[in-house]
Amino acid sequence: MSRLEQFLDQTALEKLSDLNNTHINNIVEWVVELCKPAKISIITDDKNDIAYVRKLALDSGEERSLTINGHTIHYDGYQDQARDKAHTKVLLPEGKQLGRHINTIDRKEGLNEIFRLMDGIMQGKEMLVRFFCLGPLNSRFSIPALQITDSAYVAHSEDLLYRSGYEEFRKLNGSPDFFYFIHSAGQLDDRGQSKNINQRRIYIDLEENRVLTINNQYAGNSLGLKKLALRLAINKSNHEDWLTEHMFVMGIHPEGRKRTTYFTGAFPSACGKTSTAMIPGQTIIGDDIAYLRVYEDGSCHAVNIESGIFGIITDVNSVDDPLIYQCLTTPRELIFSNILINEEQPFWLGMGRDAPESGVNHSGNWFKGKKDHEGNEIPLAHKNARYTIRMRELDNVDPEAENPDGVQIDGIIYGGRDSDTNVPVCQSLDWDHGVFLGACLESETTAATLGKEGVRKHSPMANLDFVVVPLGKYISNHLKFGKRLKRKPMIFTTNYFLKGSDGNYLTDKIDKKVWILWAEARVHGEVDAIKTPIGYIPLYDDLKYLFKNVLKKPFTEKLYKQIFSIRVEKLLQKLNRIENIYKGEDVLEIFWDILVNQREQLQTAEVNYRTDMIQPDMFIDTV
Ligand code: SPV
Ligand code: MN
Repeated sequence: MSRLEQFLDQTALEKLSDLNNTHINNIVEWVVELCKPAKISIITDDKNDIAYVRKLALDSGEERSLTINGHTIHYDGYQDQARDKAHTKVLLPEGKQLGRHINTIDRKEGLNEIFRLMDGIMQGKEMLVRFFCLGPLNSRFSIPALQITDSAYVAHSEDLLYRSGYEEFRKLNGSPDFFYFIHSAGQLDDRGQSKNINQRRIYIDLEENRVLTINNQYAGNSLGLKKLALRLAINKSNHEDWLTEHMFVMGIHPEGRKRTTYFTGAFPSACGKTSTAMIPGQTIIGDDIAYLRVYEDGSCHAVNIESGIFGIITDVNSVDDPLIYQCLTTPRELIFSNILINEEQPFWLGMGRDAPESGVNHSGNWFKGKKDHEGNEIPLAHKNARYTIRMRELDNVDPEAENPDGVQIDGIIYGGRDSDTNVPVCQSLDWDHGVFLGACLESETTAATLGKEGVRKHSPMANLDFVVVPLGKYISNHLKFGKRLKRKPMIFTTNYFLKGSDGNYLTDKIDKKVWILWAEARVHGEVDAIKTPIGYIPLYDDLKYLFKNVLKKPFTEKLYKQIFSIRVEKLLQKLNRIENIYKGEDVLEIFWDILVNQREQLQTAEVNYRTDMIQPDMFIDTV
């Protein structure tokens, strides 16, 4: 403790010494010496400590109160509205290789660069030290996580999104077995936003289980426990025997079913993951990140590593997402980010309410027609604007959400934003084929990452942005995981984004409820399906029944044939793209066997049926 005594007051020193962990002391001491904050506060699980952070976020101006009790608004810089993939890099030690899909920088070079940028970066600021737990408390899934930041907004957000973990750290008994994250928003401009955005860096140090992130505020870049911890956990799990996935966890409840059936679902950012987990009538455990393990009885269990939602607010309205809308319009502790505020009232894109023509948004003072430096019109709110809430406040939270053993998973969904290739729902032929379908996931880019939207990119398991082990190893790990499962979840793909030749979506947002209920019915062996080269697809009558009974709307056979046709040429083109992606990756041989077989099956079908749009009723095998 000796050198820390120079920096910390008595209470802070006691909070640290209570943990009896020299690794933590060394980290705090090192960060203080490097970043040179003006003040240091150690935050425990005590409610007064937590309240202190909440108040600091307001006092520092990082958040501002709104009319509804507990609601605040926070702005990230104009160029810091989404994840910065280009400046997020894995530090690569000499001699190690991760393959061409992962953004890396030589470890020594990266550390030298970022340490130089971190020198004195917290001058004049207060540094907060927080302790969290990824996953439920007292669980084999849990990983303690230490967050050091000079942003009260970051520390406050994490309070809504994660479980407090000071007590978990105490249980470590001095062990270094935890993740840690150092964040600094860097120098701020007069609106309180990171000024040196060109020196934004997010460096992932797998050797030390740590991430260093500077000159940013957007949660996907700044919050240690969100996507930064996801990357460290992917590394850890892929060197052990479990999975870390970009997945929701939800309970499905069709009418009349006595037991809850749990599914996980991986979707790229802004492709319907949260709104699937929040489908009315179902229960939510998590909406973004899950850890999966094989249990003693051979079943697959999953937990949500978070305890809150950092959700996209665009298009949340009382019709499409009634549960979230209700939550955003009633008193509770909630942080809005990057939306329009007018007279202390929040407005966002697609909220289903007339918006005013001026106010304050992510660009500062805003008026309709305002343009940015590049001459682009600034919308009233950013498309990737968000809300941050605690999960436990939702009425639809599943009773098992805090179970240290997680829940048993019977279905896994992979879904992408795909306008022209895949059917709305399909069940894989078996586990390995399901892993293959997950590995083949493609999606059109969205506002959740910086850069152009609508560009088709491969997105294996919706996790590519976060995979920090060679892609082949990551996929092989799923194949091996399945081998150890005695009770394998069924694997499905979904596609909510199929478009017609006029460019309009062919299905409604709410139709996803039918696809999910069909998948659940398959798990229970209640519906037959048609066997096609890409997997099992629904029979028309079963969907018609679900549309009528669940959504109270018709579903025509014409539409069914259009959306469930197997688009052979498109699928073959996709297979070629996938082959190129995995070429040179060290993936288990079975992966290539499935790819070759898939191609042959599609080619044969095209010849046999003499069309490259094979309608579902042309296939004869039902199972
Ligand atoms: C995502 O982009 O996948 C999110 C939000 O869940 S972020 O925190 O930016 O990662
Ligand atoms: Mn996400």
